[in-house]
Amino acid sequence: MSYVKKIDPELYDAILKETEREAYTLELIPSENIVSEAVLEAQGGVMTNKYAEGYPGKRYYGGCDYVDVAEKLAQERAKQLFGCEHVNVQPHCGTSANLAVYLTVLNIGDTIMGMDLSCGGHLSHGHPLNFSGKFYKIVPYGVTTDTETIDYDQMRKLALEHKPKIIVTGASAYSRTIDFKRVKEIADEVGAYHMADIAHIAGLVAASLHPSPVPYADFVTTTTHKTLRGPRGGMVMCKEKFAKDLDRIVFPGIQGGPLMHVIAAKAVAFKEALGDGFKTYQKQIVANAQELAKALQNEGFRIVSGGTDNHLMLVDLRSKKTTGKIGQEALDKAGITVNKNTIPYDPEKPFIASGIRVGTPSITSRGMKEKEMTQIAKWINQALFAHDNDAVLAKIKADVKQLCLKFPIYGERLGDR
Ligand code: DSN
Repeated sequence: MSYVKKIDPELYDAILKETEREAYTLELIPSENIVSEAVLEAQGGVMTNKYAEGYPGKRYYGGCDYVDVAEKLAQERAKQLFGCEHVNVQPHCGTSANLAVYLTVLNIGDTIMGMDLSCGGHLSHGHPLNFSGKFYKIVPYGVTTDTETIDYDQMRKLALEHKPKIIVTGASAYSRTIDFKRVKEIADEVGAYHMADIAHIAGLVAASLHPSPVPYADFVTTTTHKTLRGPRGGMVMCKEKFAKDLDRIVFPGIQGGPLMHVIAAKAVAFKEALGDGFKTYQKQIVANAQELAKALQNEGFRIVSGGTDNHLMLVDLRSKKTTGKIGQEALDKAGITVNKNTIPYDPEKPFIASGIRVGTPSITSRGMKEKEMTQIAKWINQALFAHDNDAVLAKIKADVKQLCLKFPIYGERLGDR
């Protein structure tokens, strides 16, 4: 960072502190991860200089030969990774990817059926404060009150009643396997499109640890930075018959110049995901999540739906007589980063929430395994018990740092301070 240090000391200081925060704390937010040095290099490279409106071979700017190589590599690798017919790697984020799909097949005012945010869905699947809830009619489906798993019978009943134009699957806070085949059957029954947003589980899908929606969905959207462990960005996969319309919506419909440095970094991440170690990594994410859920249960916590099949879990804090907000703040002081989250049918408002959302992609990237999960569960319990005792929280933070030092992220970079 020698140039940033010289030109902009204030920013340098912030980057250094963020580097230290990431290195010395436990990142348990399930939508975050740690990219490789190769991804960082590609994203920090010269392709950020290039305008490339259009698509490889059909750009509106000269000089696109090498960014074309980057985008074609990203496209080919994404297709190989997910087995899709067509892919657009230009969306800047997951919400842009979802917007692109809606604009490709829906008219304003059409009905979208998506998972309720309070049951684990995402804002862009139909929240009233999001464009999706403002431009379209939303019919939310949810989870059952007893199993806390997706209520496919309710989904079918609602679909028959409201005849949505699209059914959206995928979630931000759902720890169980999603039955994409069953949703396709419901969508076919009512003549709806099916869009699967696999942002959270993309890495698991790529590693065949979660059933792929590709055979059962007209569109599959994802972000590239969660379990997939690439740069922050989005992507849409679809059947060939939608390719032209989708591409026209992404550009010139909703975006201008694609972020070619990010697309280059996507290409690198997809190559890494096609490599030998990726499946082992994804398996360890799931093994760690299951171990952490068990260890938290042993500490007296209730895990929503009783456990996890993927990389995350929702922890109900009511048995500990505390809230998500208090829990998140206490854990922050203890060097453990989570986010407060509502649990299904939560009596608390989202800003307070009764739960926390916890996931293992980041700590697994650092090399942590089952043994560390038991210790982390103990610290979470201790921190929540002592949520108003700064001395105890500081002691946990010091212990967390010692553990983190054994699992360095970018060790050599911190070393050059
Ligand atoms: N905001 C993301 C998450 O944290 O799950 C979803 O896009």
